[in-house]
Amino acid sequence: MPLEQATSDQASRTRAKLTALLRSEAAAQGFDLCRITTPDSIPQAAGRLASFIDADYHGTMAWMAETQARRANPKTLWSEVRSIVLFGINYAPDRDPRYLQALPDKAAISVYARNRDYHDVIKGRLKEIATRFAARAGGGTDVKVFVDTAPVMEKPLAEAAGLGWQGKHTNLVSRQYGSWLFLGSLFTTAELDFDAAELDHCGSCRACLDACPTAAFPAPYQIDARRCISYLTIEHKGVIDAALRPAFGNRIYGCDDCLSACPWNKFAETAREMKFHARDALREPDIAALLALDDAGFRALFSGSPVKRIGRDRFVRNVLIAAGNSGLETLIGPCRVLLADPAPQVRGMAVWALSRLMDRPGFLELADASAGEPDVEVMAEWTAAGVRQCA
Ligand code: B12
Ligand code: SF4
Ligand code: SF4
Repeated sequence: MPLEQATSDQASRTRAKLTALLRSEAAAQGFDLCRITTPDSIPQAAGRLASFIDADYHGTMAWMAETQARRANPKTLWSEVRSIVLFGINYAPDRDPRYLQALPDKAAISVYARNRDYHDVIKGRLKEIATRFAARAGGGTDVKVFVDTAPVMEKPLAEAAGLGWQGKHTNLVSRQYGSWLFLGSLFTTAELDFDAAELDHCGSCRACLDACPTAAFPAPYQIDARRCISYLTIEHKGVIDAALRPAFGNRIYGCDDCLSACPWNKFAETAREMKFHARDALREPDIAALLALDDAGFRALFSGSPVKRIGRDRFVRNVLIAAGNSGLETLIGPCRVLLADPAPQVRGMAVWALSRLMDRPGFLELADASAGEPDVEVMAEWTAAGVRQCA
C-alpha cells in the first residue's frame, strides 16, 4: 500500500474512533442528540444576523451587536477550530404548559425555568466530555465548550449538524423532540466525521406565528425580540411598553406559546432528565404569594433556577403585570403594599396593576401615594393612569 494511502486510512480510522467516542460520552452524560458539523457550515448566518441587528430586533441586548463578528463565524471566534459538535437535551414538559393561561390566580413560569438552570447542568457535562475527549485524542488537540453564553450561533449550527431545523418560530425543531431541546456545543481542533444537515419540515404550517400573543414575528423565521415576552420579562431591564402588557396574561418569566403550538411536539416524550422536571413550587405558583416575596424569599424560592438571574425587583415587576391582567380583586391588597416598595420598577408596575384592578373612584383615592414620588418613570405611570401630581 502506498504510504499516502496508509496515512489517509489511519486518519480516517482515528476520525471514526474519536467520533464514536464523542457519541458514547454524550449518551453517557444524558444528551439525547450529538451530531457534528464543520466550522464553514453556516455561511448564510452572517447576513441574517446582520439584518437582525440592523433592524434593532435585539433591543437592549447590546452584547449581540458587540460580539457580531465572532457570533457570525465560528472561525472568527476560534481560528483553529476544525470540527463543531452540537448536543441536544430534551426538556419536554409532562403537560402542554398553555393550560395555565386559564388560571388567573396562578403565574406561568416558562418550562425551561421551572427547575435547575440548564446552563449549569449542561456546562458541567460538556466539560466532562471535553476532558475525556482531550485525553483520548492525545497531545495537540484543543477543545472548548459553550452553552448559550458564548457568541456561538447554536441554532444554525445545530441545523447544519442535523439535530433539527430552524422552524418559523426561529427555534430548532426536531422530528423526535419537537421544540423542546436545549443546545450546547463543543469546538475542537480535531478532525471528526461530519453529519448531514436536516431539512426544513415546516411546510405550509404557521401555527407558531399565529400563536404569538404579542405579534413578535415580523415574518416567518424572523423574530423582533423587542416584542417577545421572553425578552421583555427576562432580558429587558427598562420600562415595558404599556401597550404590550395586557398580552402577557399571567406569563411572568419567559413564554412557551410558539414552542407549544408546534405540531412536531406530538412525538416528544417527557424529559428523561429529572433536573428539568418542574419543581412543585414552580409548576403553578400563586400570584399573591409571589407578590409578597422579599429578596431573601426570592433567592430561596429560585435557588438553582435561571429565574434567580433577574433578581427580585424585576421579577416582582413581572408578577405585577400578571396581577394587573388577572381581573382579581383579591390581588388589590398585595399590590397596594407594593406602592411603597423601595424599587421604582416595582412601584411603577404596582400603579399600573391597581389602575386595572380597582374601580375608578377607588383608584383615584390612592392618589396620595404619588405625593413626593421621586422617580420620573413611576410618576409617568401615575400620569398615564390619570393621576396628576401638583408640584
Ligand atoms: C438571544 C437569544 C434569545 C432572544 C432572541 C431570540 C432569537 N430567536 O434569537 C430572546 C430573549 C427573545 C430569546 C427567547 C427564547 N429563547 Co433564546 N437564545 C438566544 C441566544 C443567546 C442567541 C440567539 C441568536 O443568535 N439570535 C440571533 C438571530 C439572528 O439568530 P437566529 O435566531 O439563529 O436567527 C436565524 C433565523 O432568524 C434565520 N432566518 C432569518 N431569516 C430567514 C429566512 C429564511 C427563509 C430562513 C430559512 C431562515 C431565516 O436565520 C438566522 C440565522 O441563522 C441563544 C443561544 C445561542 N448562543 O445561540 C438562545 C436560544 C436560542 N434560546 C433558547 C430558548 C429555549 C429560548 C426560549 C424558548 C425561552 C423561553 N421559553 O422563554 C425563547 C424562545 C423565543 C423564540 N421564539 O425565539 C434556546 C433554543 C433551543 C432550540 N431548540 O432552538 C437557545 C438555543 C439556548 C440554548 N442553548 O438552548 N432567546
Ligand atoms: S416566546 Fe412567546 S412572545 Fe416570544 S415569540 Fe414565542 S410566542 Fe411570541
Ligand atoms: S409550528 Fe409549524 S411553522 Fe412553526 S416551527 Fe412548528 S412546524 Fe414550523
